[in-house]
Amino acid sequence: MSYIEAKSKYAAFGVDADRAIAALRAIPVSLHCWQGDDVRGFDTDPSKPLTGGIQTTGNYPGRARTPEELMADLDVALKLCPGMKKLNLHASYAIFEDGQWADRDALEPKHFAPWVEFCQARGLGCDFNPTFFSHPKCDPLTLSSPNEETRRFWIDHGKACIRISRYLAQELGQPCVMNIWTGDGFKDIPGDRMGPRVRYRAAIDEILSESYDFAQVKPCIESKVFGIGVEAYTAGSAEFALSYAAFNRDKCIPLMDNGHYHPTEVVSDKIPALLAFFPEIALHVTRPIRWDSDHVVLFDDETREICREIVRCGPERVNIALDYFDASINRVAAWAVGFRNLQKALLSALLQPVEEEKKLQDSGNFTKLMVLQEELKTAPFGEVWDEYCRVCGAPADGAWFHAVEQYEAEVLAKRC
Ligand code: RNT
Ligand code: ZN
Repeated sequence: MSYIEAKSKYAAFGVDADRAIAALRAIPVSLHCWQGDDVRGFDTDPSKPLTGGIQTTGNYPGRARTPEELMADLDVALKLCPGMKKLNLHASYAIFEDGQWADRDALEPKHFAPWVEFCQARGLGCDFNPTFFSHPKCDPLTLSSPNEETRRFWIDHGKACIRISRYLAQELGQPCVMNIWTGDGFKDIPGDRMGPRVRYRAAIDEILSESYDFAQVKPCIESKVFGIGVEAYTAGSAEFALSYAAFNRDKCIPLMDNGHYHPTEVVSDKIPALLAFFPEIALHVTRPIRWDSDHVVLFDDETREICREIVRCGPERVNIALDYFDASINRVAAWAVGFRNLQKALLSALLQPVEEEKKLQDSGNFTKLMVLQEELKTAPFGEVWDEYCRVCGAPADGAWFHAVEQYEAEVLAKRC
């Protein structure tokens, strides 16, 4: 079947495939640099394990070890991903020229100048994250620590990150989404649940007192139900993060990571719930298996449902980022598969007759709504996806993996 034929099949559902393609090309998705090196970054000893409630598993060969390697790998991945991309950096990916190392509380925009050049040359915007983990100053708490000196260090890190985010937004001419997540919490039943949360709240207040234009720098508060080693309690729970964002809606937005909830909760349903109150939200799209395992995003039911809600509520109100890290497979392929799957889910959502579905619901015609939704599942999506890849100048399915295999043979396999 050709795209023309597929288009007429969608037209019969009242859907304009050309419009769906054009709409998707205008939705930015942030590609996380940390899939390329198992979240290690460049500012701490790479032989030390990750700490702070997150974990990568696997030791597939070819992890990027330097900024040059990470940029080269990203370049391969970016070419395999259709659509509008932003880069998502963590503070730990600072680049220190001539051995001028700086600790996290002293990071400056200049430490990200090579990343700005990288983004400029590729027409990318850039999002940013303070790194409150895998560092000797985690005691192991950070922003919620009872230790004044620890807290001071991490508040200063957060403020430095606001300044860096300001710089990224300004240099790249696109807003910078800056996400605050800490793994602060306890392995076992706490003696005081309130103290850490009150300190966390005050610490975020201080970070956000650094000046920024909220249209340019968009701080987010990410919640999490539990983490590795902090199974009993996290300071930044869902209620904490949401309440913080709600009480500070002129300064920040809430961020939901779909790996950070109880296994039967779904973020797709939470999107319109939050957007009934917040003008904007942010998402980390990942794939939890039994826990926040951060597997590569698939073209699966919940990813598709998340994207349907993004499309129905207005993609301009949702800042979309990927957040997964699989160290057990080729990392360039992991980037490409996850990014392409999110694009597929967005495209298939854009190929829904949104107005018609609303009408059917509002008129109580749930029978026809079910029939329509089910029949759409076998509409010729693949042809529209191929056409989308073609207009984006990206390879179609079946036409990109050999490039990864070749890169692995020529470059990645030689890193050991
Ligand atoms: C951890 C959070 C957080 C991190 C990244 C690296 O559970 O999801 O967003 O994955 O900041
Ligand atoms: Zn996340």
